[in-house]
Amino acid sequence: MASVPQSSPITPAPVTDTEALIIGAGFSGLYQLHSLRDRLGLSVQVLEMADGVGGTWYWNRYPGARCDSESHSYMYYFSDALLKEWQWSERYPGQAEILRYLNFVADRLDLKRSVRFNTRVTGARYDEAANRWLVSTESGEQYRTRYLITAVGCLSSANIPAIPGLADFTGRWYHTGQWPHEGVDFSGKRVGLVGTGSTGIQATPVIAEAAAHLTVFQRTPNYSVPAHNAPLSEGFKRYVADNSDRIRQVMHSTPNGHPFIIAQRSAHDPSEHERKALYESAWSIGGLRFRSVFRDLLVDKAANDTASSFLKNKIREIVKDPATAEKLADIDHPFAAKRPPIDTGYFETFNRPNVTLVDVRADPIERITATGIQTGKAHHELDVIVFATGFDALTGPLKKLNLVGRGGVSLNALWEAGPRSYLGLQVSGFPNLFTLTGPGSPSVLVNMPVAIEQHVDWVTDCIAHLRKEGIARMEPRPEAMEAWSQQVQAAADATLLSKVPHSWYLGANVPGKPRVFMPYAGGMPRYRQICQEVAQRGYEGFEFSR
Ligand code: N01
Repeated sequence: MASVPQSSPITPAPVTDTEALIIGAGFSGLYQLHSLRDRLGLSVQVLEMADGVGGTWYWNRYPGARCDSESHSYMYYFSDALLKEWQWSERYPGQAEILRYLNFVADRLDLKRSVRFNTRVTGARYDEAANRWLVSTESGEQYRTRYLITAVGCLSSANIPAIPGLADFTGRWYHTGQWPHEGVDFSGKRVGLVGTGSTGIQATPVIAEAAAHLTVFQRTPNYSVPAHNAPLSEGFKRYVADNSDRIRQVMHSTPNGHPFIIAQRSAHDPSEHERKALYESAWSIGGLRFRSVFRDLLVDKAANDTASSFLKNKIREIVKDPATAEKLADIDHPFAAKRPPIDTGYFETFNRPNVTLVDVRADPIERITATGIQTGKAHHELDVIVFATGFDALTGPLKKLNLVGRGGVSLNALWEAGPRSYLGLQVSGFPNLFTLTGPGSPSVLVNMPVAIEQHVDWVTDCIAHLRKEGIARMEPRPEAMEAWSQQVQAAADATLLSKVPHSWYLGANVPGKPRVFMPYAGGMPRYRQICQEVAQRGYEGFEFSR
């Protein structure tokens, strides 16, 4: 990589040239770096705004932060050597252990020397004459690259609700996705937690144990299935070590990239008695495996109703106060049509004397005051507010990069009515820009490492092809992008996922965000096949120039 002085006297800052530039050093950025640098031999620079690797798992250090994918599936499978050298300790990996794992990989593959930390990208502009991307950072550095790869994650742009009065609050407030490294001491504190998605459901039991009092502000009630997290037995660790090929094969064959097969039976097949027994058995196994008990839970509302009613009854059985149980079980969407959380003692936590549930749909939050949260009917005195209010998912992290493509067109303007991409990988007008796990790809609907490895492998093979064929630039044809956007919508419409109006898959959690179903819901095997066929047909749908 050469650092050359730029000739213009107006912009004297030196520009660093690199063949590929990757934004982000999480799961996807690290593997993309390894693939381009160590397999293809390119000069590669990674820019990362944190002071360490890890992406999501660097930032999300909130109490109870743990992955919902089972640990033996939440890791890279591209290297047998890495697989052999790492053992997880629990059924679901906690945040600290995942961060240790990603540091282990980064050290083992000597990746950190190619990462510039504490470096936030503030803009990237395509220079058509030079066929290069000019990338600028907050501290005024400039990079020039042929291939620009965003590895910024799907859930990395915190959604802090614009509730009036936040600036007046005299206590401390936090968003779970920007948690202080030193942790938060809740002892003796009255804590308010806003949000009951996967994060709020994970954090609630842990905060309740530590705080003097916890008030949970619930807007949309949510299903949750027990995780049944536990230390892994030596036998299971041996099974994983001896069966990595088989586990990989299963993950690659299932729509969500998880290491379990979805049953072929319909929820309508068994008698009511048998169905209940099957649900009880799935509940006792727990976690995301619960969904795999019937094949049609996500496509047939009547089938889904059987799961929904089983899970609502579980809430009523667990929560002792009937009024609280009713507020928690008053769920208006089909099970798993919003991202289904899994938990460790979430509903049980509402039996604690120091926990209160506030239904902010019935009694909306009006404002934040100096000393708490004012709803229509009451003032809740608080020392700490925790916003578990999610993310500006998928498009948020990309929009923050201020990408400007051919003809000075900005991605943010192009996506004003919602994201459009070809395969979630590229956008017309943005040559040689690759968006790992971007909108229009399976991304958040899939066990992320599986989605990431497929994307990185595809991008790596694609760049190898461009170099071999002497192709200078590549971008999708507008009509291919349009056709793919329609396929993304059609795939969502074939499921119950697009029928939930208040889902972040649709952008509904961020005021003003266009309602477009963002991830590809057609399943990972189908998507993998489409991407393979596109490549085999000479990268059909893309246009090249030399
Ligand atoms: O965010 P969410 P999350 N007033 O958007 C509520 C992944 N994840 O951080 O549903 C009051 O799901 C909002 O209410 P509503 C996983 O993919 C993975 O929990 O919009 N409430 C909702 O209850 C997950 O899906 C793991 O009506 C407000 C909550 O805040 C994704 O991250 C662990 C509000 C936000 O829920 C996001 O989950 C954790 C307001 N103004 C997360 N604004 C793993 O294990 C929002 N809410 C891998």
